[in-house]
Amino acid sequence: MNLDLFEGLPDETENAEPEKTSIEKIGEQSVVLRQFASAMQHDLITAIDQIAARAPFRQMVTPGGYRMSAAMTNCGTLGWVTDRQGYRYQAFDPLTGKPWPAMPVIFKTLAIQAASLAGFNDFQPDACLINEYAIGAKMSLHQDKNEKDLSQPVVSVSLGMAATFLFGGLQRQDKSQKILLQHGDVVVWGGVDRLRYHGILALKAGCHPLLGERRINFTFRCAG
Ligand code: MD3
Ligand code: FE
Repeated sequence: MNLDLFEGLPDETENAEPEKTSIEKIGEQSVVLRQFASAMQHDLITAIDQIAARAPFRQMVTPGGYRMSAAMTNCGTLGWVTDRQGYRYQAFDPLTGKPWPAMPVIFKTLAIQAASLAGFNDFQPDACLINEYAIGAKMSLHQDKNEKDLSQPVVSVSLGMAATFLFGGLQRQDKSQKILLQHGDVVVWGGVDRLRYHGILALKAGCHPLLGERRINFTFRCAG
């Protein structure tokens, strides 16, 4: 299905050849909205730079003592953190002791629109976890279950270098499908797919024209 979502946008120079969004169903209640974030790529990157200036990307430590290969920060009322004490959401950045930067309006608007296109109509995210992958960084197969309201979906936005996303089942040993996530792709996972195992394969060498040798993924959640 193709949606001409960008038709009639006023700025003809910036949107001379807008990417068309297409919707791909990848699970019972999960969809990839290809290129849904492309039209706002510059504003999204500016916002991420502003967030990272106040709450820097850092590699956190798992309860088991391993340093994660992806660097992370957060915006919103609550941020996801891990250390030797465990995984949790908290209102304060452990690095600075200050509240996480507010969730930018363009972030929230994008997340709500994407959720609604996927059939989740009252999404009000309070947390946004931002992951930064350098070449070789990965995220092992895991479930996201630290959020209080698991009836609400997760919305994810990918920018920069492409990565292979692993989409597994409800049990770790279930077979997983590989999905290439590219700059501008937005994914919505909810309902019966909300607790499916997932991960990211090690980022292959390369370079993105806007973000360099990096991939950035940010995910919106109802955590509190
Ligand atoms: C499927 N991030 O931050 S986004 C994470 O690309 C995370 O950085 C990956 O997994 C990344 O927790 C993948 C995709 C994602 C996020 C949450 C999900 C897929 C999900 C929750 C349930 C099912
Ligand atoms: Fe996850």
